[in-house]
Amino acid sequence: LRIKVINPNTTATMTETIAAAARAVASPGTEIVAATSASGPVSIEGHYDEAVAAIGLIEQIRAGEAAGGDARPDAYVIACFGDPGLLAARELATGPVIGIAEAAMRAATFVATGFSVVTTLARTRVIAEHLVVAYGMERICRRVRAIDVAVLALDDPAGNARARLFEECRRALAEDGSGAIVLGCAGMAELAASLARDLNVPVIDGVAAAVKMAEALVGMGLKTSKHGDLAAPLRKTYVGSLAHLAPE
Ligand code: 5HY
Repeated sequence: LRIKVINPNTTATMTETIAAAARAVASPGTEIVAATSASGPVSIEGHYDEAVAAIGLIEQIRAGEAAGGDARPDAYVIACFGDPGLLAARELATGPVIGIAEAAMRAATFVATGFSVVTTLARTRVIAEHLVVAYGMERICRRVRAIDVAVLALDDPAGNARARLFEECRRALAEDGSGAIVLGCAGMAELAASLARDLNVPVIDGVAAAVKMAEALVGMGLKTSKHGDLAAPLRKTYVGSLAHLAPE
């Protein structure tokens, strides 16, 4: 079973963190192929970053599908908490496409009656809030919080992201009526286990959740439905610098 895990931002070191988190939970028979978007924002921290990042994400999905035969991934993970390009990717992909935000939120619903999301910059909270509504989680997601650390500063020791994350999780558990925490950034993946230990509650990293969700769906023989609105994109002309993205 091959899962292509795509970091839609263009920071390779972040892809390494993501790939390590994916491989840490992958079953023995699962191959994790990690990819970094070839063009676009170095980090995704708002609607504009996300819109542009979707192009690089889609190019990675197209490359996977073009591999064809056995080389084609059995499933894809979009390793960015905004789940950029998720439905577009599902139109293109044969196998399941899982966004880390959706996977983490749905995993939380199995282990708690309420969860809080803790993400990076305050301005990206609204992106997670839109997903909460899109995924029908308004009642069970109690709050979306932010630690106000930039995505690329998460692994900067001077930024003390881990301490701020611990503090915000503690406040979430004390104030939100939440029983679990969803980490709102792919770059937080490596912190989930130690935070869970220190807080003694489920702390869910979307990369791990998405990999296991993908394994489960492929294991059930499920592929993305091509009946209805996730059917392949309509063939038409695309002009200009994006002409190469025209649906085949
Ligand atoms: C992510 N941004 O997971 C999101 C999360 C965030 O570049 N990778 C990014 O902080 O909005």
